[in-house]
Amino acid sequence: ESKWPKMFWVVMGLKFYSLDVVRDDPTNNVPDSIFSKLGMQLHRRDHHPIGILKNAIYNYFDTTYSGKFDKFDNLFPIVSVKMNFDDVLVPEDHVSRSYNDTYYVDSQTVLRCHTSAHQAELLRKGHTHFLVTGDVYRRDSIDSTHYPVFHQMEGFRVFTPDDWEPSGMDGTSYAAEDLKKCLEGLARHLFGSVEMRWIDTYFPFTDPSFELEIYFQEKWLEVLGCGVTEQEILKRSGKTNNVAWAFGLGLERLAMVLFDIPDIRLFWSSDERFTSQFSKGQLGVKFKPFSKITCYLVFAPLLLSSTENKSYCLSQFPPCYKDMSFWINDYFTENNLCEIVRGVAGDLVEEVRT
Ligand code: FA5
Ligand code: MG
Repeated sequence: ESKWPKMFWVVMGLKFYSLDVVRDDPTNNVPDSIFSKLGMQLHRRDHHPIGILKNAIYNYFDTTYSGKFDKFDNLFPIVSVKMNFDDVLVPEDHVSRSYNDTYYVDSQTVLRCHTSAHQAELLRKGHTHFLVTGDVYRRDSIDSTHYPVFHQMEGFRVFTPDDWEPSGMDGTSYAAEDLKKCLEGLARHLFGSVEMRWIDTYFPFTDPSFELEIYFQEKWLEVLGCGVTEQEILKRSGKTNNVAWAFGLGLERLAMVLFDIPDIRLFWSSDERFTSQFSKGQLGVKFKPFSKITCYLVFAPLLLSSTENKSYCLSQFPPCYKDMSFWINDYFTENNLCEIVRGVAGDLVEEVRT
């Protein structure tokens, strides 16, 4: 189910010709700017910050757990509503299921909004220790730490009574403690010392649930969600006497801290001044902002026509205020506005505030 169908690559080659047919479905809310990101797979590029980070996390798991974690980084990002939501117990009326929050290809198919979409399937196949890395898609607000396409790494570990019984703890407390130790160890492996804190939170698929925040650019930045897996998920895959933990890392967020990258849009840049700063296996480098182009607003249309200049130019212009009025109806949502703005102006948009 999760393999990249051969047909998909043909479709990619035909510049989404066939997908355009799919997109005539009235339930499809995926704009071109998002479709064009499918298959980019930044996480599989060894010289890209996201790929370098993925490999560093692999190293941590390989050495800490002597290669016990199975790794997947090429599972197909278009998944069923069942995989994305039902299999991880997301309630029928949860906001994340709405057309406002998730990209639907048709009424039963979505661009996965998290790598948790693959948990149940891999459990059913018998995996008990695994990592899933992939691109995920969300209709979300826009700012320097939010982008509608980003990358996550899912981690999942199943315990048996032999694991927790000797400790004298119950399975859930044992798993929660092990989970925090594992992720704190990962943070030390990646960052050395860094200021971090745990926050209690809620996910439909874990209980208890936590988020880890790291202090970055004078703010607390949420870098991951995690918790002890709901028994129902294990039960459905035939595991009745087990306990498990799971986490979902935001790879861009971690890479921003690791490489000092100030804006999430930079990850999509093909500007050599960005790409040449990173190389395979190099964790220690800090991103050096490149010289900024200054020019008068009157030249902007020329610059805009060159994709190279697109991302870096306009933000350097002196502020220039323009008012625009919209008539809105009951269907208005902030995400719809963000998408219109993103569709027209692409990565030039730094932030949309309402
Ligand atoms: C989830 O997606 C859960 N599936 C994570 C999880 C897995 C919890 C397993 C428990 C067990 P959340 O929506 O909080 O959770 O996203 C996880 C991380 O992705 C966030 O902490 C953040 O680092 C990152 N993230 C979320 N939205 C964006 C975005 N728009 N742009 C960039 N990164 C994002
Ligand atoms: Mg969150």
